[in-house]
Amino acid sequence: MTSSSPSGLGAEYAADASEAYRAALRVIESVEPRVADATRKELADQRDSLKLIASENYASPAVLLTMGTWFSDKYAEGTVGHRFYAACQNVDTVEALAAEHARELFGAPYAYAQPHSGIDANLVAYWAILATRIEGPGLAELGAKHVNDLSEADWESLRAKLGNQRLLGMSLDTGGHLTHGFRPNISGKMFHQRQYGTDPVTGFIDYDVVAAAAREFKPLVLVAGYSAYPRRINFAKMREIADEVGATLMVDMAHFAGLVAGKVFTGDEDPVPHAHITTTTTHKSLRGPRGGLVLATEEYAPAVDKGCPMVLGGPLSHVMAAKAVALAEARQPAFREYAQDVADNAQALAEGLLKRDAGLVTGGTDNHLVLLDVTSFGLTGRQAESALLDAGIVTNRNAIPADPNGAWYTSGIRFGSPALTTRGFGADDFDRVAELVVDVLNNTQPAAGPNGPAGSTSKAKYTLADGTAERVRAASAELLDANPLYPGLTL
Ligand code: DSN
Repeated sequence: MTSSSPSGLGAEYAADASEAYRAALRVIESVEPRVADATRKELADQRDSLKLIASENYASPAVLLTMGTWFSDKYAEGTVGHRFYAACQNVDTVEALAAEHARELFGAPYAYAQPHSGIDANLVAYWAILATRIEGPGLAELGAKHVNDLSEADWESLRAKLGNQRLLGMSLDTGGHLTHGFRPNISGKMFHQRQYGTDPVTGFIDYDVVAAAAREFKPLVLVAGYSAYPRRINFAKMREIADEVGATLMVDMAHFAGLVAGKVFTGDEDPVPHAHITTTTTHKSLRGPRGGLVLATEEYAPAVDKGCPMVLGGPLSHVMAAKAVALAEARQPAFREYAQDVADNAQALAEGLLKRDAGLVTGGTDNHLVLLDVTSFGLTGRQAESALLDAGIVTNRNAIPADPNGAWYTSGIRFGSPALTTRGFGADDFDRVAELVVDVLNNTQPAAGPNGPAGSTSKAKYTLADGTAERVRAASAELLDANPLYPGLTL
């Protein structure tokens, strides 16, 4: 167990947290007992499973308790000291604290703590870039019709009115996020979009290819960042590319913000000094409450500051308060240890899978996530995800580059180390996790499809050999018991 994990899970104040939760659950039970039951069961389920979803973590009881207060009852549209509602003095305090901690932690000139999620943070960033860079945009045009009624021709005409803006982002199948210009997302509607991928042989980003695409396409916005790319990005190179073509560099660090905060990613790998705007969620590797954050240079700050009411509803003051607590935690020295452990543990997981002959996209990892190509086991991502879940291993299926099974069934399983590292898992434990994953997948067979031709197999159905789930669950229980979730917390 690392020295950082106990403080991450609040073991030092577990008695007080237990008292608080026991009382809270009694109160909830008196109104709707089924919610109290589900809340207790959720903790039990999280305690009893190997959580390997790369975008999840366990926030400290201090962060969780901060969300359950009367700040939830307050409207506070506007910004600190400039609200459209009266009596926001205490919201001002917590929002200012969250922003101050974020500026200090990331070395950013400006921080905006209001986005409710990562998608909201990206929307704020896009509108801020448009507002800053485009003259006379006539954004009121959007109010003329409901957006769901806009035809492709309407979008085309709207984009032309707004300045024919273009966005270049990483494609979904190579690890980008749907808000980086994916067609079915608003980012792929409001912008003319083009996507860059990864090298078909190595799986790595080829900066020369990105630069060539940028020279040809001349984007207004170059987006860097990912949800499923298991490697680091050189943001200095991305900024050079953006500068050469006059683009704004927007980095979405939602997945790896904890590695930036914990100084695992420094220099060219730290996006904040290189990007004009950096967005993130606060609940992934950063280990805070579910929410978003935008960091910006002085140039973009005034437009970002208008995120509400431009694209956001009233800020979630209780969550902003929890962001302040989580960011204060991330400024502690123990968080740097945690972040390094996250990277080391992902490495141990990748090595454990590779030595058991599993195929990994890019051949490994140097961040917090690992992308397993399950075609090496003759499975789809959907089959692998379900079989692993049967054995108590929680992952998510994910597309791999040029995925033959598409975005629904997929051919990949994405693993992440942040959550189990918070529990205290070390490199040996992650090697054991790799062994258990391979045990499950080696014992999973695709099942015959119900309606397909004779001999064909379903992309969803599978059979797991008898005894596998029980064997793996028993082995997992040893790891989980040795690294308890919220040690000392009793309900
Ligand atoms: N849903 C997040 C993830 O799992 O990566 C991204 O939005």
